[in-house]
Amino acid sequence: MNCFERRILRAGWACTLVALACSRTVNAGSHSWDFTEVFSTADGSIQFIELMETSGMDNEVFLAGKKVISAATGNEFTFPANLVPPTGDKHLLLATAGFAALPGAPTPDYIIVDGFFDPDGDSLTYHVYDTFTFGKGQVPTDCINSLSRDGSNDANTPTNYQNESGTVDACPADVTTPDDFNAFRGFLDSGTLADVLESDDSDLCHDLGITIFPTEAPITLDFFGTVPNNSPSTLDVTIESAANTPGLGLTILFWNFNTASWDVVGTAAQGFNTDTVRTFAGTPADHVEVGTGAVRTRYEVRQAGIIFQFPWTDCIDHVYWTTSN
Ligand SMILES: [Ca+2]
Ligand SMILES: [Ca+2]
Ligand SMILES: [Ca+2]
Repeated sequence: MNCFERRILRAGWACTLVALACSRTVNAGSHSWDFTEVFSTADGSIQFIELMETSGMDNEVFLAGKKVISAATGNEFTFPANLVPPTGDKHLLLATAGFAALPGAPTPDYIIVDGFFDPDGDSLTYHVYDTFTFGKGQVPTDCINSLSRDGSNDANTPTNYQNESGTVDACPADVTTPDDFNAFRGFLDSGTLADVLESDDSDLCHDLGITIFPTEAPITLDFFGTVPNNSPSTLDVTIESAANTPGLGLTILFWNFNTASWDVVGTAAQGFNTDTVRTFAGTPADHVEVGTGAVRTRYEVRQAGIIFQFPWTDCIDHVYWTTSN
């Protein structure tokens, strides 16, 4: 190839690039945005609608004045301005303020009103270019899964125009720490209630108390709290603790407000000198008091095997309940 031929070839490439650029300019518009994903809680307070530029075109910017409309609710959202290119394969995220406040949520490009669409069935339109219709039961309202355009339900994947993505839990669990405790059996060694409010190796410690019957646990502590929801769907207690000898066993009980008695919800070997974190599930219908949200958890430590030390001491670093709606 001589110098002249090379120049021709280069010119040819340049022409091809110009042609590409021209075709993109000619195709500038806003028609290639489609709905890709919708998400809602049952009450509609947390929702998002995701659109995507589905043709790989970088100048699909002319959205100003165009609308997203819910047929079921009549709610309308009007895009306030055109987009800044490039748009190819980008997403747009329309979401409620409650969504924006969730941990892990990418920042919505646009805020829509609560209950913008009806999760029990709706038809969303974007201008005249796209319609996404779904029926009752198609949008999951379990706080995690969403409805994708292909009809599938998977963990939500909201993505905004800056290509920030995430997955939200729209019903995060509430955490409640004890507001009181009582040593039913056992003698205070060190610490106060404040020591069980955080996992910080600052402990509430008890020495074993006096027992009459072998079934009685020489350390029996009752923790009292009030969960924010009177009828949660789940109730767990998590306890981080250890003792200064092996050979001990834990028994965790919840007060049953219906039968006015203690229910054993779990047992475990107690940790020896190393803090051990355990979570036990209660039954919300029995273990949360209707009307007040009161919960009571009993923590028992007793000998279960060969011990190295007597008398022994048991120390708790952290106690908390988690509930979800
Ligand atoms: Ca997505
Ligand atoms: Ca600890
Ligand atoms: Ca602590």
